[in-house]
This record gives sequence, structure tokens and C-alpha cells, in this order.
Amino acid sequence: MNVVTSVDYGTSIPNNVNLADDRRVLKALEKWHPGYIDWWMTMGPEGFQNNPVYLRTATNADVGGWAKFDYVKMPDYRWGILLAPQDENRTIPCGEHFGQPVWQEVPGEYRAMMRRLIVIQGDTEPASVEQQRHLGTTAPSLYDLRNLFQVNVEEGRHLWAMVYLLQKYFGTDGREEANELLRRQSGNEDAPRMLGAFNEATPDWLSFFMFTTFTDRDGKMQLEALAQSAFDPLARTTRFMLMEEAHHMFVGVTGVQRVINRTCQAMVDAGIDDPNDIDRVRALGVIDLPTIQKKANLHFTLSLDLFGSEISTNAANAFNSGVKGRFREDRLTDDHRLTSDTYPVLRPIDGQIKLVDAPALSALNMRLRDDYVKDCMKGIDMWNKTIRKAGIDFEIVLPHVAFHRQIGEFSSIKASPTGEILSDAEWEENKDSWLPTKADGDFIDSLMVSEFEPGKFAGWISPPKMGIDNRPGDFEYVKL
Ligand code: BYC
Repeated sequence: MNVVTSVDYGTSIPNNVNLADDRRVLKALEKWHPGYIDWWMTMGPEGFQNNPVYLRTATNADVGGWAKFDYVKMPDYRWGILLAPQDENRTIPCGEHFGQPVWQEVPGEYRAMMRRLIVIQGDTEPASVEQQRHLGTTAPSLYDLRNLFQVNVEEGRHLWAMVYLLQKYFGTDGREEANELLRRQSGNEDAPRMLGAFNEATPDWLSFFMFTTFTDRDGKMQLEALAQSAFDPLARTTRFMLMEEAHHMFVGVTGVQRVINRTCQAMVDAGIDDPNDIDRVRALGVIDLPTIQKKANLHFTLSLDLFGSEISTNAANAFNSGVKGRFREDRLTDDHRLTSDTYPVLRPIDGQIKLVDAPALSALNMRLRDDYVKDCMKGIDMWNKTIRKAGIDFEIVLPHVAFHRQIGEFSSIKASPTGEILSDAEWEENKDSWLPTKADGDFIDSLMVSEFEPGKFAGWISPPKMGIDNRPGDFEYVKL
């Protein structure tokens, strides 16, 4: 095990990859840096760029004590290149090269596939910052404002992580791709981001919490798959990204929970026990539970699309070559080649949704998506516990995977949240009760008024149980 994990802050770009001795890559990154700062100032958080924010910055790539907290102005954040420690005995965990030593360079035959995956991963990182750029001005508290900016600076760092790989291992092509990552923009008609969910708006804070619950969790699963890569620098960089990513999902899941908690409290105080009495609940200045369910439906299904098609030769090739693995591949106990295995896949067949066996190699996207759905359930269980505790008869449920899909087997059909196949007319008739409408959006928008007094929270969301870095309730997370 290589133990050199602490970060060198002596070069212009903090790193634990010895950039000081890698002049070519250091120069390439220094050349890319001004474009990044320019992107951050024009496409990153709107406003607040001169305000000190209580942020964590990575100081070490070890699991114990890897970050420090301090006030930083966002443009001064030290975005760096941080890889998890190298394990010199690591072998390829899957596919046709199973058991061979991992690669420190990209084999020629896998170059195109690897570059494509790194570019897709890289593209999502700045996209999410762009999607969230308007949220600062309506933050429900300084605590939430800080959390938004923490997520944003770390997504920025994740872009750096992918750009480092492109610049170091992919020559001129890599340099061009690195520039393109700053050119495409979320929702831009001429140069959109690569994957669907990253061109959607994040119009309000409930969307932000849903996005960090569901879409960041897709990020977790995809990073977990890349963390198993035979290309060791990719595996190591994604392992470190996963440590940061955990906080983003915490922000999402606890954010929704705090919204639910406030709604339930307000209902109990007003003596309302019918959660579907939407007008009365909304009149209390809180978000009704059915609307929260609709938002969950939307963000969950947009995130399911990020897993690609259920049956995919791209996925089979990526696994077979060792370019990416399954979720926690190194803890699975099968032959890690899967050439003669099958996996059950949901497909629409003759007007019905059926579970049928498919070759396991082709079904790897489906398998990762199944792991994702299980992972999502942890958050849902926590939300329902909050509702139950308040004594309200309502349960948040994840919709069926056939519901509201744009990619894969179910993109050609319409299905209800419980998985019945519908006619176009039935879909049109019901969709407004399943997905947020313009009126729902307008109502949520009407609540989005900033609360910037330390220790105070907007009326539609409860305070958190604990502060960040154990800070007290009235801590000034952002100095305005
Ligand atoms: N939108 O074989 P198929 C994150 C394309 S999020 C548009 O079904 P494959 C984060 C596909 O490109 C994680 N196009 O799929 C979260 C292909 O096109 P080509 C990001 C799509 O390749 C929050 C064709 O359809 N990382 O980190 O097996 C905040 C057939 O593809 C979509 C990754 O995704 C779509 N949704 O799987 C910040 C990891 N889906 O090539 C960050 C890297 C499919 O035939 N990416 N297509 O023209 C991958 O592993 C895979 O590319 C995918 C798709 C899982 C995305």
C-alpha cells in the first residue's frame, strides 16, 4: 500500500499525484485553470462569490480525518487532484482480464471506451453546478446555503478529477475534451450537457434536495462501478470522490426529511389529519405531502434514465474489458466473468410487464439500477418514519421503474406509478396527479423566500438535528 496520501499545496493545483514532477500535466492543467475560473464565475453560483463560506477542503486522501473546515470565498477554494491511496497488489476484479494486475496506463484497444465514460462522468459534474446556480438567493437558511455551496465546490472538484485523467492519459484528444467540458451548458439548445437529467431545471430547494437524494445517488452508483475499473487511476480517483459524494446525499435525504417534518408538524398543530386536503395544508405555508410525492416521482424517474438501457452491449463490453465493474464487484463471490450467467430483467412483453432472464453481461445496467433502487429505499424509509411519528396516514413510495421513462425498455410505453400499462389518453388524464404541474411549481416558488439570519429557518422547513462540523444552531455558516 502506498502511504503517500497527504496533499501538496505547494503547486498552483493542490494534489497528491506529485504534479510538481509531472511538468507536462501541471502545465496543461494550469492552462485549463483560467477557463475553469471563468466558467465558475459565469456559470457557477449566482452571487455570494465574495462571501466567506464555512467549507470543508480535503487535506488528505485517507479515510480518517481527510478534510478541514474553514471560511473560504468560493473562487479561492483550492480545487485539487486527489486520488485514494494506491494498492500495489490490486488486480482486475472482473471480465476477461480478471486476476491480472490493474493498468496504470490505458490499453490502446480500450482508449475510446474509457475516454467516453470519463467524458460522460466529467460532463455531469459542472452540469449540476449550472442547474443549481440560481438557488442561493432563495436559501431557507445559512446552513442550507452553506450546504449548497459545499456540494457545488465539490462537484467542481469532481470535474477537475476527470480533467486530470483526460489531460494525463489522453493526449491531444483529452485536452480537447477538457475544453468541451467547459463549453457545453445545462439546458443549452446548441451545446447541451450529455445526459438528460442534467439538462432539466432545478427550480427550487425541494428540487435541489430531491436531486441530491436521487441524482447524486446515481452518481454514487456510477462512481462505484468506475471505482472497480481495471484502469487504476480512474478507480482511485472515483474512490475519493465517493467520500465527498456521501455528504451530498446526506444533504438531499435530510433536506427532504426536514421539509416533511415541518409539513407534518404544521398539520398536527392545525389539527389537519387528511394529507390530501391540499389547499388547507398549503394555506399553512408548508408543502403538502402529495406534492412531495410528485417531486420524488419526477426526480427518481429522471435518475433511472441515467442507467442507460436495461439491455446494453456498451455495458457488456465495459464489464468484459474491465473498464467498469458492478456495484462492490470486489465483494461479490461469483466468477466475475458472467459469460454463462443470466439476470432477470423487466421488459414490456405483449402489453404486460414481465420479468425475463437475459444474459447477465447484457443486463449490467439493469443490475446496477436494481442496486440503486435498494439504496434509495434507505432515504424513503427515513422519510416515512418521520410521517409515521407525526401520526399522519401517508406513505412516500417509489414509483414502478416503468413509470415516466425516456430511456430503455419502457420509453416506448406509458405506465402508471404502480406499473399498469396505460393508453395515451389514460396517461394524459392522470399525469398531473403523478408529476409536478406548473401550479405545484408556482406554489413551491411562492415559498422560496430567503432566510439569512443565523439560526433561523424559512417556515416550510425544519432546522437540522445537528450543525455541520458540530457547530451550534446559530452558527454563521456564510458571512453576508
Ligand atoms: N441520456 O447502451 P446504452 C453523477 C445513450 S451522475 C442520453 O443504453 P450505456 C452526478 C448512450 O450514451 C453519473 N443518452 O447505455 C450526479 C448510448 O449512446 P451512443 C454520471 C443516453 O452506454 C449528480 C446509447 O444511449 N456518470 O456523477 O450502457 C451531480 C445507448 O446506450 C442516456 C456516468 O453515467 C441518457 N440518460 O449506459 C453530479 C458514468 N442513457 O454511445 C454528478 C459513465 C444512454 O450509442 N457513463 N444514453 O451514442 C456510463 O457508464 C454510461 O454511458 C451510461 C449509459 C450509464 C450513462
